[in-house]
Amino acid sequence: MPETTAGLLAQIADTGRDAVRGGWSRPVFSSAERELLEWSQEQCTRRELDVDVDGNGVLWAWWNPAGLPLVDAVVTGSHLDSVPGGGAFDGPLGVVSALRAVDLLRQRQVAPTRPLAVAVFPEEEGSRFGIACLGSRLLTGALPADRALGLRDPDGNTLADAARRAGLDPHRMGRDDAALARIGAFVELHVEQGRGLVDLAAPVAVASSIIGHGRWRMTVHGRGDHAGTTLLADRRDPVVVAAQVVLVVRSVAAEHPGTRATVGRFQPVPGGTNVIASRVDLWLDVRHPEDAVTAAVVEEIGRRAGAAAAGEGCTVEIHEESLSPTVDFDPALRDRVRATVPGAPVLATGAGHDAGILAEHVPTAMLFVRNPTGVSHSPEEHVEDDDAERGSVALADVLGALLT
Ligand code: HGY
Ligand code: MN
Ligand code: MN
Repeated sequence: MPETTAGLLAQIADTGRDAVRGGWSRPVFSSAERELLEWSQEQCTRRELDVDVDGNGVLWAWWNPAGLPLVDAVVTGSHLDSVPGGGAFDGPLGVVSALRAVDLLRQRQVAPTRPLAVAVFPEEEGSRFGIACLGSRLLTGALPADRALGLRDPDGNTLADAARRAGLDPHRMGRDDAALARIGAFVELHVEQGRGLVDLAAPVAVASSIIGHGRWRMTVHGRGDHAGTTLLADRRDPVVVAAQVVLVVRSVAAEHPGTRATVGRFQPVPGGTNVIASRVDLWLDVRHPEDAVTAAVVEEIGRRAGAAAAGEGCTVEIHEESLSPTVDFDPALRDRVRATVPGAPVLATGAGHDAGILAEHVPTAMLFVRNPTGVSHSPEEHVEDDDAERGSVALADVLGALLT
């Protein structure tokens, strides 16, 4: 009897556990993430799917028993990489549920009239190279390959070098029209990152939209000096400014209802206990359903940060790293999915997904599975075994409806 969804997840539960931060850390091209990709490839091969990893590092595993031309395919899947100290379900639940859905379709003796592919996209979190949904952005051309290949991780490795070490050919990276032309519809299942389903006492939801979101790198420049020999009046301490910026981020967000603004990464350089930093790098994540509000929030943060910097004899620069507008999923596909999963509420999400990038090119839908804690990007993220199975059954129902 093929494994249950929870049984499959249990097989990878120890891969990438982070003993220092807690939770799981599976950055793209790390040994943990590569171990998950190999496990996924093996699971696909066991299911007699035709497996291929393309030039962008996207895994495609084809189920095409009728030997149909690879066009108008139904594609489902998600990602395997995680944020630092993240949860066990963000990404892998969508990949494992896709495998389980193939098992269920076979048990139901579904004869697909369209090819099906399970897909796994690399670097969805952007935790290593800074740009979220890197794999799907490369595939769609949303991010030019030459810009992507020069991206560096915190240790200074370029994407090109890291991809090469993972066995990819950086020269093959970039927009892949042939791959896009094969996709007729994309359906991604994902753990809910919020309490919508808990509060509605429902196990599975259909997504309506992804709110717009962007990332900006801010750098506060000051003057590095000795912590013991520099009087306060002589200091140009960028950490003092950066600390004010963090509070500015919160207050500007509070002035614009519905805004989510976060500073999750904050790095004084050089970062010594007895050293006044010369600069501080910090990263800003701002999200709002209205793209114009996101822009206004970032502009106001930049203005107030500049004033705070001037007060300390410092300067601040702000650089947009990525920006994704609000995405409304394909209404016809959304309604078809809703009809296939009776009673499923329709929920928006504040989290980005590869589905949000693909939605510009192919009809795309998402399913969310109940997360009793509502928490994500944290070890507290959770899905009960029964709900995990309900999610796979719902995904199989949706895929079955699209494939026949
Ligand atoms: O940041 C996000 O919303 C997603 O988890 N990458
Ligand atoms: Mn995710
Ligand atoms: Mn995530």
